Amino acid sequence: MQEGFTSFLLQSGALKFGDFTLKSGRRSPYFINAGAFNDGRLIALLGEFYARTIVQAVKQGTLPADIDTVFGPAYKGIPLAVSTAIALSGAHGMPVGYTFDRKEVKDHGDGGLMVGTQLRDGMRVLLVDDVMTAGTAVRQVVPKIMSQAKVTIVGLVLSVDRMERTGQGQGSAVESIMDEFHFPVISIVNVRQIFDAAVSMKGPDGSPILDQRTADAARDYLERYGA
Ligand code: OMP
Repeated sequence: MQEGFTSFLLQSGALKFGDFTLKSGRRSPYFINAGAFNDGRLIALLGEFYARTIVQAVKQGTLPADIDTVFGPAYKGIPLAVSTAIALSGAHGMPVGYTFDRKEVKDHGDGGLMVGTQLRDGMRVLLVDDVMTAGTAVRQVVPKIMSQAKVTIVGLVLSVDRMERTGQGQGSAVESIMDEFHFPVISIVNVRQIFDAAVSMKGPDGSPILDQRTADAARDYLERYGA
């Protein structure tokens, strides 16, 4: 799965090497852009990767089988929630709803803060998101969900855990989120697995995907900021 997902990230153009300024202000030699999954084939494949990760976690007992809805934070989480719900409900025989939030408050028509399966007391909600660096996006969306109904957030599934330290401690953002919210955070792949897989991959012309300079820059970055 890790190799397959790394080549999917590379082939779709979602994983880029260069010089990127992150939301946290850190300058990173790599960036994962979920916006690159921008057609039907790519988003269906992405949903399938999420679904397989979820099914595996259910088998291992990390996630419950009776999930009511998959929640993706607006905007980038919306296609993730929808494609994951389609994959789970179809090929994987795990019927679930999908839900996402509105960024703006709507005071006409159906109103409400949520779109899709409405959140009700007692529901089991699985969060999906793209990438975690510091965990800011998740910290913002959890209170929004909990303000709607007394639901249980059963876990969070990510495409990529960047495995970065947030503050003074040595723990990663993913670890702090698990401590803070008491739900499991599962990633399809983490950044160290990406580099382990990419190092042996070759492009169509036979040249290595990852040149030495990029590999060194990634190693330095992870030494500085990695958990
Ligand atoms: P946190 O919310 O701090 O965890 O940062 C993750 C968010 O930053 C993602 O949801 C993206 O909006 C953005 N991001 C990426 O999409 N890809 C990256 O490789 C890094 C970031 C980032 O800015 O840290």
